[in-house]
Amino acid sequence: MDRIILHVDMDSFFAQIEEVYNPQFRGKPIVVGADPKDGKGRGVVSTANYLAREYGIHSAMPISQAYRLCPSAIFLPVNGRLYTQVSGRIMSIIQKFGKEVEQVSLDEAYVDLSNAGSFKDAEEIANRLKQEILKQEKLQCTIGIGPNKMIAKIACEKGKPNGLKVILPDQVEPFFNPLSIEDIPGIGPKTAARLEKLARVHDLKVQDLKRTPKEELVKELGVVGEDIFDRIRGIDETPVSSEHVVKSIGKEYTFDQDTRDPEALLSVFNELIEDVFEEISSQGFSFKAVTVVMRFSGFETHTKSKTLERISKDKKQLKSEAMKLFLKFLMANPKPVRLLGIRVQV
Ligand code: TTP
Ligand code: MG
Repeated sequence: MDRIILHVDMDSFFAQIEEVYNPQFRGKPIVVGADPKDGKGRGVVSTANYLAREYGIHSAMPISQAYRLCPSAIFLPVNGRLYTQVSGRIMSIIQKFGKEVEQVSLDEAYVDLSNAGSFKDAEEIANRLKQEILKQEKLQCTIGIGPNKMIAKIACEKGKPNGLKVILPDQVEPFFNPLSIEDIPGIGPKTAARLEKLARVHDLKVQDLKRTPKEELVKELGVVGEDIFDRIRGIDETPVSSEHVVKSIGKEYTFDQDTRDPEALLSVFNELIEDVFEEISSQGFSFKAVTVVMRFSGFETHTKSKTLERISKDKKQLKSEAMKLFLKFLMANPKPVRLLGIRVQV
């Protein structure tokens, strides 16, 4: 029997919340993220509303660049506490629409609607879910529906903003063929570049990559190649599971000036540990992996992670694991540090 999977993702989440709570900003480009400091700010954009995106502004772009693209935009700081509260209420609404719900981030979840009976019925349910979120929170979202999680997610991406896009099983192949390979979850710019070289095609589409035999993909990319072979054919059997919830809590800091000053680095490191630990403990979570993110001069960004043997609630352990990763970074890279971030998987 075909599965029916729904993927819901809020539109420009942080920025949309700001519009709801500050109606005076509606109809204007909004950028949520670091302080632009008249173009001298050094952090990044968390997100921008769709009006600001028309200027080319997007998540993870340096805030100074966003400022240059649209100096008259409304620039707002990240109000994490508010967004977490809104997210919690949205997730409770989604829970009412299906037995198996998997939250994947603050603004994104999968629902298994296989027992809805038909894609038509699932579409009806999706419409009601959209209306309910709009009624209760005044927020728009986009929903994708398909025979598995990956197809539902891509449908959602393609349906944005404020859309509802259904891909029936017999539409999967024609829907997938013209997609760019970077539309397939798990294929980022680096993998895409390797695949383009391998296939000797520029601007590689799914239908082009289908001509590359499985053995070649595996030779180039190992097990990932095997996965990609299936994915471009629309195959994804991972179940929707409420137990799969991967949530991470993290904080980052951009230095006013790139630095190797041990005192500055250490004091930011300690502060980030305090902030992250406070958030973990206030929500009653344990953590099972620690990640350190470092950006060096020139915007070169790297992450290192450590999965613990046992889940932990211990602040000392958080600090010592993070410190080991932090020191490895500092020893491996002599460049001044621009940004330091610490994240845990809970
Ligand atoms: P996304 O769902 O990726 O983005 P979005 O909701 O802003 O926009 P859309 O889904 O319509 O494309 O991420 C959800 C929130 O997570 C986003 O509002 C802000 C935050 N976020 C960051 O802080 N940094 C990032 O690099 C990204 C991608 C998201
Ligand atoms: Mg979103």
